[in-house]
Order: sequence, then structure tokens, then C-alpha cells
Amino acid sequence: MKEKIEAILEEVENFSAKSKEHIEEYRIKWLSKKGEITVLFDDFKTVAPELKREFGAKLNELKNKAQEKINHFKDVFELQNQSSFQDIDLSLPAEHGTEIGSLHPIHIVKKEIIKIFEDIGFTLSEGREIEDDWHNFTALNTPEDHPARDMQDTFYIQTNPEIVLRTQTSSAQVHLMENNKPPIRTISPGRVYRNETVSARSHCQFHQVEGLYIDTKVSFADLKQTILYFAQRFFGEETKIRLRPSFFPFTEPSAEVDISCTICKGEGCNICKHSGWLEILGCGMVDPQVLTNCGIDATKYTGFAFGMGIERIAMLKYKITDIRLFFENDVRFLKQFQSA
Ligand code: 2NM
Repeated sequence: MKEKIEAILEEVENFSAKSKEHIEEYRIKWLSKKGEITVLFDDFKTVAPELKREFGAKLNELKNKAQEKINHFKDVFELQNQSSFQDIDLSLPAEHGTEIGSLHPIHIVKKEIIKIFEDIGFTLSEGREIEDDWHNFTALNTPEDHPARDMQDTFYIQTNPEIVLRTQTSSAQVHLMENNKPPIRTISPGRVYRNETVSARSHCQFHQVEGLYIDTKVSFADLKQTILYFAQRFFGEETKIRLRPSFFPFTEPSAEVDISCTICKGEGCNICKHSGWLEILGCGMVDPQVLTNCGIDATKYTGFAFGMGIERIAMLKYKITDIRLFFENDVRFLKQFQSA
């Protein structure tokens, strides 16, 4: 009898009702006239007198617990039936929407630039922010005495002359050229560092997208047409470009590219300083020495490359006049780029 009481007690304690019918089913099973617990009370009459006290107490405890369980679940289902509960649709969204954040303007512009170049077959190569001298400078034809290598201009890691915070994302493209054969068509977006005095116009950290295209017979005309395609997709179909001769250690010939002012359409305004043109990027034909440095046969292949500052492009797009705003994370600034 003891085992039986304990078995039913365990069943009672584990019981959880799924419905009103389920409660009734168990009430009948345990407590009706022929229920298991009621039957135990009948059996109790035959228990030896010296055990009656112990079994009696156990049996009463069992009966009370079973009744409590049934009462409890009756209450639960009663409450659920009341109209105030039935009217709640738990699948509805909350009444007061949660505040959502916004994408950072640098991220928005970066994604837009990536999309344009991906559409014409460029892959992504992002590289690393901590670089060695070879990938950041030497392979890119930057001589030992070039001012860019100066402590004044570049952040060195723990004054180790071999390890720098990259000053340009082309370092990622050196890795790519070392490990892949042409044709190579890639863009490298990412953060770069320069040891500059922070002002409204320049910062010690900013973002770049550099592009690289290497194949047989890549020409300066390919470069111009690619830049024109980008400028017209990003700034609008009516956009014109012009190229001015320039110099970079890693390209020859080199050029700087202006677009017709997006604000005044070339008429002359404050943004373009009344010139009608805005500088957006630097570019050129990859110097054969750079190809050779990266293990690419410069007698067989030619390439073009370009680089632009994302902050500069974002400042033109959104008419932002202070570069420091991008790095302060003031919500009053960031909220203006909410897209949803
Ligand atoms: C620029 C201007 C001109 C450039 C060069 C290379 C590489 F890796 F192929 F040598 N990548 N990017 C480049 C060329 C970047 O930025 C103003």
C-alpha cells in the first residue's frame, strides 16, 4: 500500500492540465467513487492497527494534494475564459514601437560604392589594419626617404619601424597580387590611419575605397571609362569628369579626378569654391615596378588603380562640412541618417 500511495503522489505532483476535460478526467481517475485514491481509503480498513496512524496521515496528504491540484487548474482555465484575457492577441506587435538605430553615413556610402563596382565585376578584398612595411610602403614603390614613412605622418606600432597602422588600403591589394594571378579586378574598402592634426578638413583616421584592375591590355581609356561610370551612377547621369595630371609613387602616369559640382552643376558655388569642379579621387596606371614587386609579369600585364576617401564622398553627398562629425557618434548627427 505504501508503494501505491507514493506512486500516485508522484503522479499528482507531476500533473499539469492541458484542458478542462483533462482536469475532469484526472478528478475521476483519482477522487471519484471508484477512483484510485478513494479505493485506497477502502483498503485502509484492512491495514494493521499499528500502521494506521502512519498510513492515515499519508493517505490524507495524498487526497488533499490531488484536490489542490485540481482546484488550481480549474482556476487557471477559469481565468483564461474571462473576456479580459481572451481579448489579448499575444501575436500583435507592441503598442509603442522600440526605437531603432540608424546606419552610419560612412557605412551607407561605403555599401553604395561597393554595389556599383560589384555590378561591373569587381571583387572585395579588405585586408588588415595593422600592416608591415613591405605591404604598406616598399611593395608600393614608396622609397625609404619618402615623407609618408616619417613618424610624423604614420603611426608605428610600439615604435617598431616594421609595423604600421596602414595608411592606405592598397596594402590589401599587394597581398591579393602576391597570391593571385591576373585577371584581377578588386576593390578594397576600409579604415586607414595618418598622423595628422585633427581639423574640420582632415582626421587621423578615415576610410578609403581603392580599386585595382590588372589584365592583358588594360589601358588608360579603361580607367577613364570606369571612373566615369562610377561618377554617373553615384552622383547622377548628368555628372561630368575631368582628369588633371598628378603624382603617386605607385602609378605612372597618375591623375586626379574632378566631377562637375553636384550643387551648382558647374555654375560656381561655395562648395566648389566657384570653380564648378570637385575633386573626388586619385588614380593612374599601376607602375610596372609595383607589379614586379608583387610577382606579376609586367611585360605581359598592365593595370589601373584608383583611390578615394569615403568621408570626402559622404561630405559631398550629404553636404557635411566637418569631418570630425563622423567620429564623434553624436546621436543628433547620426539620427539624420535613419532609413526606416
Ligand atoms: C590611389 C591613387 C592611385 C592604388 C594603387 C594600388 C596598387 F595596389 F595597385 F598599387 N592600389 N591603389 C592607387 C593609385 C591609389 O589613391 C589616391
